[in-house]
Amino acid sequence: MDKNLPDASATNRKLVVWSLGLLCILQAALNISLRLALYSSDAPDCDAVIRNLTEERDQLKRKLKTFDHYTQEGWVYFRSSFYFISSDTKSWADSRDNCLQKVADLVIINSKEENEFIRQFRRLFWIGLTDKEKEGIWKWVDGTLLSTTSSFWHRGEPNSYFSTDEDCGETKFNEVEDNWNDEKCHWQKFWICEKMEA
Ligand code: MMA
Ligand code: CA
Repeated sequence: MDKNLPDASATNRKLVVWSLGLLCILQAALNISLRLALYSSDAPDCDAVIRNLTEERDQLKRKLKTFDHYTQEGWVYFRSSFYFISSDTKSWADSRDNCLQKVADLVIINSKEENEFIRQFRRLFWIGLTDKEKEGIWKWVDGTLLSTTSSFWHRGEPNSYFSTDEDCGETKFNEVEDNWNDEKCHWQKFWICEKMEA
């Protein structure tokens, strides 16, 4: 055997030792990167997730309780509001008082969908619209001005019919989409209260 040549078994040993060393380094690198990935700041905080879900659950429970309460009392739910459809008739002011007693108010109509929802009952209802403060300036019971883009006056209305004072809004011409009329506030009519979901 040539003494100048390194023997084969010594070379193999060196190779094995180097490979094991390299494997150790790779494993350590993998370990560190996995830890970083799992516990980095943008990973979800389990406690916070549980807190949020608990809060969401409690909120839904409260909603369901409110829903059961109002529907059992005869209110109808539509798009985040409860509606009370009266079964007797009163003047506009007495109708409004009745709604206020129920911690609600006469209905405020903000969209075509809401108007259609009310029109489907095909009744003459007082709604929360009046120009009693200033003739011709129509306001909802919450003090907001009637928007020109979301009003449903019937053709020719409001007309303060033959100069009689008609300061209160009602749904009347229910065969068409534009069904509102201004009417004398003392007339006895059915009414609708609205209570927005909390
Ligand atoms: C009624 C009354 C008015 C309405 C007219 C429409 C006769 O008066 O409801 O407010 O404008 O009808 O014809
Ligand atoms: Ca009228």
